[in-house]
Amino acid sequence: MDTSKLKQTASQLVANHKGLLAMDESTGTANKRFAEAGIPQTLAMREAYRNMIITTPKLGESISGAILFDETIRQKGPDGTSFPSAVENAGIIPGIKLDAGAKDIPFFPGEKVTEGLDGLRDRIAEYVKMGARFAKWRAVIAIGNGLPTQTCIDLNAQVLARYAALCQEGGLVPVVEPEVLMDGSHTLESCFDATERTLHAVFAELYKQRVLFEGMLLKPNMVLAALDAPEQPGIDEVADATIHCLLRTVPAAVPGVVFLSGGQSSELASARLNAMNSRFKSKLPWAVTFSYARAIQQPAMDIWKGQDANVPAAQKALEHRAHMNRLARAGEYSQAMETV
Ligand code: 5MM
Repeated sequence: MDTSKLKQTASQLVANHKGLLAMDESTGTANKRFAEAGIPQTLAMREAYRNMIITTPKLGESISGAILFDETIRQKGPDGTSFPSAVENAGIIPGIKLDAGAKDIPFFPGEKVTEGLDGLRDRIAEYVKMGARFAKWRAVIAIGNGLPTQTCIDLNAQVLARYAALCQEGGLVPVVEPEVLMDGSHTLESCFDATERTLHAVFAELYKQRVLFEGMLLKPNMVLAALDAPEQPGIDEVADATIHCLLRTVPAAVPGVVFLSGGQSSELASARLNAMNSRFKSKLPWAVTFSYARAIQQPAMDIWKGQDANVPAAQKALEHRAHMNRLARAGEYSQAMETV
């Protein structure tokens, strides 16, 4: 294991106030998002969409790394180069989603464990040859009546740690993503409790499996009330609860925390990230930045609609969201910037 290279890549991914772009939607998710935006659900459209994203001018000024899906890493960029080379040419580090999706846990209704460990060592070697330098694996934890169970948390923690160890052995920086879902009507306090339990278990397993904290990134949810909760906390309340939870659970040796957006609106995802950085500036042991999919891409997808003529306006919207999040990472974002 080349520890210095892993440390260097992990630090580079969170340097200069940049963050990650999650563009690793599997075919089912991409088609679902396309259907909602009225875009035909074809391979050609997915390729055109991903090319539109990666050729966005100035994207590399705010985005340090892009997480790709297996289909995308094998595609060609607009000038016929491989997609990972097109990403590198944009000044962005290519990454790859390694999980094969979350599947039901037998005898634990409503809970899932993420699959994809079979053959993972060989897949990592193949992706490294294609140019990937980091990876992502997402586990999902649901909140509900009696959920999450400790069994679900522990199973996902073990699998996340096994994935992370295999990545580091093979030369990829693992992004470890345990997502406590926003679905339902639970309170911010319930989310705090589930997130704290999950992160404790995840870091205990990472430690047991000898994962190098300095050579990984954590991709957590923010501590929020559920989407259907009757009471929604304010921006500062979310920032305080999230940082409080992370300070209790995430080792200082981890170079960066890169949040998922999880169904928040684009502007709230920026405002909450900004509040964490502006309120806790000198107290944070890790870089606190973003790894958003929907909160960066959605406005651009809605403008693009699969039409070539809409590419410049869609790219402008994408660059705007990436830039807003870079400012939020620096604690320099304000709502007033949205209308400029
Ligand atoms: C939680 O999802 C990740 C972050 O996206 P949001 O910022 O929209 O919450 C994202 O990377 C996700 O893992 C990918 O979109 C892939 O999802 P699927 O379910 O297709 O593997």
